[in-house]
Amino acid sequence: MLSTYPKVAVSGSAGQIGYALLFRLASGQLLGDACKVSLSLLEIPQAVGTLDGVQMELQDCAFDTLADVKKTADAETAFGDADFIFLVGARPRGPGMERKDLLQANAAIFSAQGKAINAVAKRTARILVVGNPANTNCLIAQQNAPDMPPEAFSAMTRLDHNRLLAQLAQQSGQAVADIRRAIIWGNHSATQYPDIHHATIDGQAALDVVDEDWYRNQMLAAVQQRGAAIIKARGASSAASAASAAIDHMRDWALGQKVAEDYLSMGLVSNGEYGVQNGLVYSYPVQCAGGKATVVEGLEHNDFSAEKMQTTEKELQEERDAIRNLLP
Ligand code: NAX
Repeated sequence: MLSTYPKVAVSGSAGQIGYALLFRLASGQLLGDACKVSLSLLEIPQAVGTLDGVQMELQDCAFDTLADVKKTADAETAFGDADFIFLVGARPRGPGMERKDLLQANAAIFSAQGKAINAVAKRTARILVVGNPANTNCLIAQQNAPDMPPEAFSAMTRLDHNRLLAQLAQQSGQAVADIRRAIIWGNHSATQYPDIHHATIDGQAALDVVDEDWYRNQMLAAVQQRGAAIIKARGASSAASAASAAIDHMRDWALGQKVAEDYLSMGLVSNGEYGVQNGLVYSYPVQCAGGKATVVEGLEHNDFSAEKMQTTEKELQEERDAIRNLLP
């Protein structure tokens, strides 16, 4: 029997981000208290047993927003008729593994999942790739799903965006809610470009509030390296903050952003905006309304920004070239 509730599929649901994400999805934090959701958990066969425990815990929360939970190791079963697809599961870097090997191993996963999405997902589904390297994994899934609209696919840079907001709030002593129009450009990696040239803090230009030297010489690196700092301190990579950003991303995309004039950051398939090569999955400033995410165009850049935007684009081109064999 088909579920009549929105179906939310999560790959890698026995992992640490999955564990933080599922309970928030089940408790109405994606679509609100008035909407039940049906959860579809995807894992590799060896980890499906672990999902029994996760399912029991979900049941034991007695959420009135949770319609049902299904577990599977089959991507088509997981994604069939899904409205929201969170692609979190990915291969972590193993001992002695080069970056290129990691790209290849993940490209194999995401090309298979792209094909499964193409075969069975609703054409209106929204897909968010979290598993790293997120932008290039998204590119490969999207290219393997030619019957899906390219704008159905996105890669997560919302965590980087939220990290940027947190840094600015801390430095300026203002509330996160008073900061607007911060932007992450490019790749979810250390080459990403956190840009505050268009941002405001409590209505004032951000660069009139915080020191430009601090921004260029400390804050940029702090945001770019935040994931590594968390691994060093916690002994494990960001999980709860990543799950929180994933919910922010999907909720704003589906239901619209909270503040109409703000910018959010999303990795989207480039249509050449800002001179970025067509087809790359590049993080842009976006505005979400009416169920759509639209790239904000027409922003002017100084030489500092232009150079950083090109550096991160170049890395994305290199990643794409390393997995070209898996592009159709
Ligand atoms: P974990 O290793 O805890 O969990 C990953 C899970 O994915 C495992 O349970 C594994 O069995 C499963 N998996 C692997 N291959 C799969 C496949 N083919 N189908 C279904 N499931 C599969 O990692 P976790 O900490 O949860 O992180 C998941 C991914 O998110 C990693 O690639 C990580 O690098 C990435 N991140 C991305 C972020 C972003 O902002 N885009 C930030 C956080 C995080 O680093």
